[in-house]
Amino acid sequence: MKKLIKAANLVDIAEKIDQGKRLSLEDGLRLYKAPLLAVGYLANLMRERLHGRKTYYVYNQHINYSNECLNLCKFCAFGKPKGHPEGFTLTLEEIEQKIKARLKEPIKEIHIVGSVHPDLPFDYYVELIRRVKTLRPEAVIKAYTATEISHFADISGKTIEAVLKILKDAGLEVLPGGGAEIFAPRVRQEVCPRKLTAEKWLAIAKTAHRLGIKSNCTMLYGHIETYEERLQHLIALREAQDETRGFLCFIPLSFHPKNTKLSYLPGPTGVEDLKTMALSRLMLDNIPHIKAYWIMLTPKLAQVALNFGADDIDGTILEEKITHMAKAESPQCLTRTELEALIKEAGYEPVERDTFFREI
Ligand code: V47
Repeated sequence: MKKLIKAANLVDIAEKIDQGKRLSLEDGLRLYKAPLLAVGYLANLMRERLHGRKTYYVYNQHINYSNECLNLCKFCAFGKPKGHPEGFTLTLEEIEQKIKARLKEPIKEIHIVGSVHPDLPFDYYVELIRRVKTLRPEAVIKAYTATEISHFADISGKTIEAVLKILKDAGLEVLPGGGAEIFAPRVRQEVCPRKLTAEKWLAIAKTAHRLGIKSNCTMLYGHIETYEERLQHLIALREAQDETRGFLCFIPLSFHPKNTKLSYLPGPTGVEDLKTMALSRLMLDNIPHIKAYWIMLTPKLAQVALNFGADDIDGTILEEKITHMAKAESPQCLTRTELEALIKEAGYEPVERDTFFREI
């Protein structure tokens, strides 16, 4: 491997990683252009230093309460305008039914996300959390991205802090990482002009952290952004984490173009996916976990990504809509046995976790 690092002209970067020094944007650009296996090797060094051979997964359930959306971002096949034949909004009773239908399973996390809905009142969102937490008190409720939190503040006339406190009292414990997309204003203006700004996304995450609500963070890559814009995004997350230490996990989200307004784009290749995974591990030296989200990567590539910096593979899931409406080729569900087999075959030790990465 030393030969490979030398041939790739990465000796100085390898030394930085070895000494626990922070990588710069320029280092990141050099790594993006370097051979895949050299970058993967360096990311794996850091991954193993942090987590050894452990690879985490969670027994979870996804609930998408609605896809009727005011934002209609160009990269999204899930959001639909109100009245669209594929649009849906679940009643609170329908959501309770989905939870009740799986009460016999040892679910440890409920992941709840939806849309920027045209007319649901704030009470709906609070009551949703309360009812799910009542039915599933032992599971961690990970709900509502910063985009939704921003919308709740708008419709309720409350501050972000007040909205988060009310939801926390109702049972919300962690925010999922969605809505970050790419922070660069140029990209946001083009692909999601109605979405909250990068500054607001970061401010909501930091407010949540200060209130004792942890969160995840993401980056949607492989559409119109440059490598530099990806690296700037990662550095912005790293700086926010320096301030609050509230991010649990980073998830690079591989763009699926089908059924979106960007369907003319090819989407990322396997090499792009693996390099972005490795770069995420190497740049985000202060975020503990990096997730290979098998729904977007496919189980096969997620398995390989465990050797490229990822230490988590998400969960069992069962019903996923955001990626499947963009024609994802992955299945809707993996059993615990299937997840464990994927992890073991990649040479790692499967560890079941909850949302806070507490081992079960
Ligand atoms: O914010 C939308 C992305 C996100 C597409 O926190 C797309 O544990 C690819 O954030 N192709 C929602 N990506 C999903 C998300 C998430 C998923 C799993 C776990 C966690 C977590 C968070 O999905 C959106 C957007 O960035 N997205 N459309 C698409 N066509």
